[in-house]
Amino acid sequence: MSDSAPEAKLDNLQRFIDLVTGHLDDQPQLAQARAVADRSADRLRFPQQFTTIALAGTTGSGKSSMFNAFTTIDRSPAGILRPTTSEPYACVWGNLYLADELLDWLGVSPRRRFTRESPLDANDELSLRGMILLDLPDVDSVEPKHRVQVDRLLHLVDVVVWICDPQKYADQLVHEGYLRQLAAHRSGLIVALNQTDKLLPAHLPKVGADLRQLLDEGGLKGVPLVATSATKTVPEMPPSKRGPVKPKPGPFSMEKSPNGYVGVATLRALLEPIIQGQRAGADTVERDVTTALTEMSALVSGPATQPPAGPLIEALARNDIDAGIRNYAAAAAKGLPTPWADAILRAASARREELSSALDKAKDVARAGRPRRAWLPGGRKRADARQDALLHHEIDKVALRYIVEPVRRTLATYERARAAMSLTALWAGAPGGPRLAQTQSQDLSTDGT
Ligand SMILES: Nc1nc2c(ncn2[C@@H]2O[C@H](COP(=O)(O)OP(=O)(O)OP(=O)(O)O)[C@@H](O)[C@H]2O)c(=O)[nH]1
Ligand SMILES: [Mg+2]
Repeated sequence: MSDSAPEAKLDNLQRFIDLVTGHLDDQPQLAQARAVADRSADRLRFPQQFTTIALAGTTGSGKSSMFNAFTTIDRSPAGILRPTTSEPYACVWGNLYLADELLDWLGVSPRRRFTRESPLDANDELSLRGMILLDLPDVDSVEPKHRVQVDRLLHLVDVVVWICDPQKYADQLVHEGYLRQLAAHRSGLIVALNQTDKLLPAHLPKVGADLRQLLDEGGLKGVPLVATSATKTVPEMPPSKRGPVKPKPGPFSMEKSPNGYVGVATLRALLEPIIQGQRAGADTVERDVTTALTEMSALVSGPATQPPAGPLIEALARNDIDAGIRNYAAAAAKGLPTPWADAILRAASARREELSSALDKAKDVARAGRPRRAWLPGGRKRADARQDALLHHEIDKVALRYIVEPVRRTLATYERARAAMSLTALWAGAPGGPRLAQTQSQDLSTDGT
């Protein structure tokens, strides 16, 4: 797949949207596709060396604590009063100045932007260069504006690290409202079961397995699950008469990172290849646009054919205008997806109000052209035939102008939209981000330290 694939797909999506706008405006998926096209065009404009990663989740799960564990500078206040974070915070591993426009677009206030570049780090943080880590407000807030802000941001970032806690990890809002949808659109999704220090070590595998099952059942099989603790506490195994009990190794074993946090090293190990690939933005765009194109493809099917105008002209001659329009539009929409039936009927009826007088005029013209010498032998018959032909001709002109031509234009648009979509079908089977998909399916749920 060429590097221009996201741009080319986006062009196609944009072309399709432009074509069908004005015809299928009442289709909700069209508004969504337009939003995808707009944000994708924006994302491709910003420097691709940056990967935007959001820490998201319910209130009190430990997003800000995780942000501080990553940044090792307590920039985002973590707290006991809920909700604590009311606006997003961002930390940039790299040049803050270069990330400015991207952060403006994300809506992070300048007062809440920091950089994680210090001569003290030497090369320790080099592997995360390009990461923009965002601490978001909660998704289950009593503050509706938090949710609006988070929903907007989750559509814009490249990777989401979803922070759960042992109390609320099974929350339906989280699984149905967020995780399933994020998995389909983002180039990276990682779930962290945080506050694992609050669990008895013996309980951790059970809670972890339960959450894994919920994720798998929700179609998130490849999404990594990491056990974390955003405080430096690691639970001790309870004392036993037979001596110290060693925790069993397993996918949720409680190994410490060098800096004391559990699971942070694993999260880093998952994020590093995504960040270093410098393609997360483009991959997210490609996924988003591919999904939108797939949804849009339901709006076109087989080829369109313009029906013969004969029955329409006959109906108009009988003054059966509405039935004539309806039947003609239905014949034109045959075999096309339902939304086009409405669009075609609208096109066919757009000049309905002008039709009665146009038909009256047509009849007058036909009458005026009636041959005078009807008294000659066989003359009446010939005059009637000529009169019919004239009337037919005049009504044909009215039908063409007021009904057939607007329908033809709509069918031509449909055909152009179909052609744009058939180009897209050439890319079928090449959805965005194969490299990241591989990263996601790695089982790194034990700490990599
Ligand atoms: N024991 C323990 N406490 C934690 C952990 N992570 C966070 N906490 C505590 O949980 C409380 C909430 O943490 P925050 O980091 O503020 O949570 P948040 O997700 O940012 O909350 P909101 O900003 O309200 O959405 C704080 O008192 C933290 O010290 C953890 O891993 N273990
Ligand atoms: Mg917070």
